[in-house]
Amino acid sequence: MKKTILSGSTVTGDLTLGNYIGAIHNWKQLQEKYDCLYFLADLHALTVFQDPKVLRDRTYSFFAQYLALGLDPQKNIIFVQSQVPEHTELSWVLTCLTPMGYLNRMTQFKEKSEKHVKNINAGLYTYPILMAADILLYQADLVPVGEDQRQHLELCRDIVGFFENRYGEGILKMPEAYIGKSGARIMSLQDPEKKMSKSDENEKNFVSIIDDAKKIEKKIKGAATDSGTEIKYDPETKPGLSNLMTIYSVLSGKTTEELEKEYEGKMYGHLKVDLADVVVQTLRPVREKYDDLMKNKDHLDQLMKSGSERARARSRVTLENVYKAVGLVR
Ligand code: ATP
Ligand code: LTN
Repeated sequence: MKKTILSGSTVTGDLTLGNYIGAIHNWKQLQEKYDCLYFLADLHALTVFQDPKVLRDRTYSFFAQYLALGLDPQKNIIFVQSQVPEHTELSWVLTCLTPMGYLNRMTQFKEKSEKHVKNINAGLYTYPILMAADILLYQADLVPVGEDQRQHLELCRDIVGFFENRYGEGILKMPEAYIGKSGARIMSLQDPEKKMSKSDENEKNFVSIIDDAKKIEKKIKGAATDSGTEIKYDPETKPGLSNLMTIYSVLSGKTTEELEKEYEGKMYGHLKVDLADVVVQTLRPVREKYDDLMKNKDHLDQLMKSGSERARARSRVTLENVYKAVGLVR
């Protein structure tokens, strides 16, 4: 029996090179060995205000980006969260098991409520419970998440404990975090102290998966680097340059030592020009496939529908077992 992997990404911003290198690149390798489910967390996106039209367009766009980046809708179950109502159904049962004290500790809630002072809604607060439902519905063994989501995964494990204490074992599976091999963390192009993030307001900080060649070149050439001249991988003293070298290394398959040798005696500008070319070459076929997919919304609708049907069939089993266990009449 293959182990089950589940991961999702909120439908905000545009997928970046950071998402690709840190997540989707790994997911592609996992799809061969594991039983994988990947979904677009559109319900999670609602915790901060979304323009309805933008959210709708973005859902199609994200779905197409997943496929264009090489996730196979046959090998994996790829779906949209809101098309599987079981997520919100299970979430309610789990909400009634989760002490507020546990939610009060969540750092993402604290950060987001500082950022969105005018919209500190209850969804922002219960967000991690919905995330637990996402995971537990599919009896996931492993959940690939970044560092920022670890605390939510821990809470999910606590919730399994609360459930088992009250209703017994064998109904929900205890999930574990999955840490990918490369573990590369891509930093912002202008401010290499913070991570490249798809909801960054400043476009210059990230390369989007669907940026055209001109934009990519401009952003990479304009990336902040220190005032030195030697091409050396050293995240402490040369964070900007090292970040570019990490991207270069992952996309070209060369190690950072190999890059140091190759660029001995050359200037930062040389490396930037070549890196821009590598990024453009990597993303060109992605962009072409993406444009193709976006021309046919009906086809995307069909793929979404078949993904959500497969997801529902699986999630329904868990939900029914939970409902029975807690005493709801079926
Ligand atoms: P947001 O800005 O909306 O919080 P994000 O860019 O941080 O978005 P997420 O939706 O939180 O992206 O994460 C999707 C996946 O991409 C996660 O597995 C996360 O670990 C990974 N990821 C996000 N940003 C980076 C990055 N800069 N480097 C490596 N991996 C990343
Ligand atoms: N909260 C996550 C997205 C997310 C997720 C999940 C990830 C929602 N549900 C379930 C893994 C498993 C984020 O902000 N990256």
